[in-house]
Amino acid sequence: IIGGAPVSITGNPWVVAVSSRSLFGAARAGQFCGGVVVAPDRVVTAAHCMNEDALGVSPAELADLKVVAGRTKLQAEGGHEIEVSKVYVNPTYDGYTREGDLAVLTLARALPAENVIKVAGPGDPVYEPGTAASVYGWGDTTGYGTYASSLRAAPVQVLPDEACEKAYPGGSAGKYRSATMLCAGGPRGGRDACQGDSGGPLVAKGTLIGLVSWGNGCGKSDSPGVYTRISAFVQQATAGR
Ligand code: 4AZ
Repeated sequence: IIGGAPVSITGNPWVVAVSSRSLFGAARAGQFCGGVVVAPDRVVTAAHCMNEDALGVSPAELADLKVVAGRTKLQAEGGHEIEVSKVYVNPTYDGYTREGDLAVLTLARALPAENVIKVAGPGDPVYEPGTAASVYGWGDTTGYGTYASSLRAAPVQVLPDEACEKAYPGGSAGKYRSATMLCAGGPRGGRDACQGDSGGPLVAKGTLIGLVSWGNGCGKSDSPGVYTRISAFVQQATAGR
């Protein structure tokens, strides 16, 4: 998270760390992506956080995954470390364009209902450009590989689709598609998600509106953050199959 500040998990209990038992040892609790609780036993994250090839997630990879909930500081005790019993990668996810960047993890054990966030649906009001939102994660705080040990959030705003269409017309930096992606950032950059925040939540008015997906670098003024537009995938996100 670029341009953010520390926050407690207590006020934001739907944010989770998507972690690997083998990565990073005990440090960071193995955290490599973010996620968000959309039902007591369902977490959504980015497809690109999971194995992207057509074989999907192997049994060994599944056994290696865990979700850490209820913990502000990754190295601390407390909260819940929960096994993942199933991984569903959105079948329309395109690893090249990153369109449809969503996966659903089924938890081996349900979390309390208080951890569940409301998810924006296709029938909900449109989140107009200028809507205040927050992005959460334990990822890079500098753009140079300095990871946060404690949860952070940055205030961003929903940006006009044109801002991302202009920044990402196609080619090496990627192509923005407004039907399935959402554009957000600071008014002049400076506030953004970064590496390690992928799959984590973009929240406006207490509602999940996006998942951290991609961008050109982090916090650059002409390169807003691109998010999976959750309202385009809400049925998959909450059913997970
Ligand atoms: C990444 O590497 C990444 N600024 C995630 C989000 C953004 C950039 C990079 C958005 O996972």
